Amino acid sequence: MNNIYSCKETMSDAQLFEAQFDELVTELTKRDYQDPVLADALGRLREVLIYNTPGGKRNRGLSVIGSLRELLPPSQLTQDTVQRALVVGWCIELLQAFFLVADDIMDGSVTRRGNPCWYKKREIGLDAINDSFLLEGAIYRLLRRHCRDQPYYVHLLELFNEVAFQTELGQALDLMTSPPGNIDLSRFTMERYKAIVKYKTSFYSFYLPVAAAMYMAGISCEQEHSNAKHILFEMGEFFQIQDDYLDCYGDPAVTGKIGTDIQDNKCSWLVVTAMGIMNAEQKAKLEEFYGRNDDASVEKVKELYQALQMPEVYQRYEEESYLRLQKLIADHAKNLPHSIFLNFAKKIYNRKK
Ligand code: GPP
Ligand code: MG
Ligand code: MG
Ligand code: MG
Repeated sequence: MNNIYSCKETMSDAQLFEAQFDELVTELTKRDYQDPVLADALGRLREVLIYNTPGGKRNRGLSVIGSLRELLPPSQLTQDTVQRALVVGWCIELLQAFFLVADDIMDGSVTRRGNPCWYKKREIGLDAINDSFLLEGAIYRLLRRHCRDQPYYVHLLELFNEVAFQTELGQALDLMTSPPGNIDLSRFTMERYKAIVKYKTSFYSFYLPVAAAMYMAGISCEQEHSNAKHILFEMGEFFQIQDDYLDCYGDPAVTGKIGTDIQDNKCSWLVVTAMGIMNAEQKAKLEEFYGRNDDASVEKVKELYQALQMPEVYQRYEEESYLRLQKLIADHAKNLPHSIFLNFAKKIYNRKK
């Protein structure tokens, strides 16, 4: 029979990952809770999962299996091990979905992955807050079902818990540094920027997938994890700087989202870097127009960025960061296969979305 199971052997990891999603949705919505009084809630969970989980770039989710393949010899990569790595990958995509549903409410965003943000859909609104909790809950149900008997189960639980908390602290810093209607450019320092980004992005987007694969491969030594963090934080910082750049200069038809950083008064890499190279007159203009929710003000800020040649400044930064990263990998990967980091880097440098 020519179903997905009989041709699993010839499928790529990306195809296997894709094919697993429907199965996980069924598992989460049909297998665990069968109490008929919950039918409506489980129907809602299904809708939330399908709207918010697929449709992204999947870099985070796929790098669990990608990293595990570099860490274990093929003889140890049984079909079960591969399937579990894919499930853990989906858990990271679920964590991302949980954060994004909530982040879009906090940032007042309009679109995500080319569709209306979940909370913007008719009849959803702030009920989306509970939906974000459902997405978070789904992570731990899947980990329990698929990894409970594995020696690394507690490591994974602690990792997901810790990383979620670190991200929430980062989001707190992000929000506190951008109070609506309270413009104070002195808050926007590079030091503050780096702290926000390390916590709100690097832990969950970069350290989490590689650390999960390391635990699955039996690597739990503090030193090895610290080496990996060293490299992955640089990648995370670069990735968020790109995200900030694309917020202003990306094509919404490609990124799937419309930028809001200028009107949201965000401590973005663009504003922090621009402040370092602008004159007093330009600073006064920035003070006047940044963080205001009207198109004319946003346009004024964009003109300022243009006068400062921010796209060129960004290009230079990207090249320098790439070289710095290669050096960090050479110096800090130590016993870990360099390919884990190089593969990840390949996916993010020069991205358009
Ligand atoms: C990216 O910030 C950071 C997150 C999505 C983490 C959110 C964390 C929570 C605890 C909710 P961003 O707002 O720049 O992302 P985007 O540009 O995709 O909206
Ligand atoms: Mg945000
Ligand atoms: Mg956002
Ligand atoms: Mg952004």
